[in-house]
Amino acid sequence: MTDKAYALFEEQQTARGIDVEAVKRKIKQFKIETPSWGYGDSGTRFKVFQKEGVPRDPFEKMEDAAIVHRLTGLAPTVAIHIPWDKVGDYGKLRSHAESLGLQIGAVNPNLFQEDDYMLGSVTNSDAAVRRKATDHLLECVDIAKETGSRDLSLWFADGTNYPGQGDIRQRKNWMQEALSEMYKALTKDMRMLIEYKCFEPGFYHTDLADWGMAYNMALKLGDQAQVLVDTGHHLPGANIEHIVAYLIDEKRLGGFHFNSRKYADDDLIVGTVNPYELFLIFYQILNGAADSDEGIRRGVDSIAYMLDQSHNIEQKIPAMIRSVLNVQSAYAKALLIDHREVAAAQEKNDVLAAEHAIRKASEFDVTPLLHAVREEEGLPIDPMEAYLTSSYPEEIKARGKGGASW
Ligand code: AOS
Ligand code: ZN
Ligand code: ZN
Ligand code: ZN
Repeated sequence: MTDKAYALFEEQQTARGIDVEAVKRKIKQFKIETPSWGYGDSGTRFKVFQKEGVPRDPFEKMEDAAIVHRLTGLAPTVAIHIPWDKVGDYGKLRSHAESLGLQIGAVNPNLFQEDDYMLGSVTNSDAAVRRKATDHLLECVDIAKETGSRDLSLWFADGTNYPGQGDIRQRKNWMQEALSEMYKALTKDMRMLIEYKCFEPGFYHTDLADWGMAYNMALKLGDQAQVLVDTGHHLPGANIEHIVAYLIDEKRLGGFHFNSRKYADDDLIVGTVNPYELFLIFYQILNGAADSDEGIRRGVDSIAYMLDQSHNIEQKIPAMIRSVLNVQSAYAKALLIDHREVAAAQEKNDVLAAEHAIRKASEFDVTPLLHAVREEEGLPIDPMEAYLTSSYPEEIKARGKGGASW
């Protein structure tokens, strides 16, 4: 059945001029980093639900992440959050990850969970708090050296709740001071990925509120500083694809935190609310990948695709499997865009033909294609089913309740 469906798919795409073998190669190369915190218990300000079988420490988080990777072939790296994933010996965590076929990905400093940071971390008016926050950033650079991580993902909860609460320009300068100090500590292969968010936990202003502020900061710091686009962090109506295209063109798109949002930073499973937006993000990325400028192509090649989700009510491992599969299928559909067809329509200023050329790709059923890829890679055709029918869900129950949480 699968074979027949795939044969038909291949015939159809080949007739459109799509090189299906090249598409398969690209799908096989495509990887998504999962966040260690997505394996633990999480919740809202109303409640953190404790689930049975949740990993009790960073080592067990790696074990769960390894299952996701083993079944999907998609998630070979895991982002860590410090101090949520603080361990005495990062070399040991790294070897544990490597023994499971994983690598440690981005290191995320945590500057929002201590009382000292209530009024800001690197932008706090108290110099001692700013020092402590900057020291934590430097500590994370050291951890990244031990874990072999290239990227440091930086999100600051810094902001204010009321007009006049803080001096916005002063805080902007303190932010720059701290980030410059961190930048100097990077090795030449490391990158600082600067995340922005329009609001929350600050409800009046956030020190890095949008991509322009993150971009400006990155420009001031240097080439190793780039912007991180968290898909949940925009004001309603923002055109994320446009931001992505703009940053690609400026060679400053460092990576993504994928998730879905309906209202604000809901951190829901990516691809569940607006899969078309995700597809259009990949259209912009593939457009950049085909650019004649080598610098742009190199920039696109080094984009870090990461998930940033908190699974409040979902089972953690299935939520992660669903997420990486959703991203993979959006990417696969985007690979079916015929860029010559789009260019020809643009040439003629044929608005509807151009739109059709894009949307058409998203309407193909890529299931047979993804099945074929998994078969060729020796992966289960249906990773979710493979997980649910494996012994793993039962085995982890022995961990009990009350595992790691934020
Ligand atoms: C917060 O809203 C951000 O998305 C950060 O990336 C944060 O570090 C992560 O979500 C873990 O809470
Ligand atoms: Zn209320
Ligand atoms: Zn994020
Ligand atoms: Zn967020």
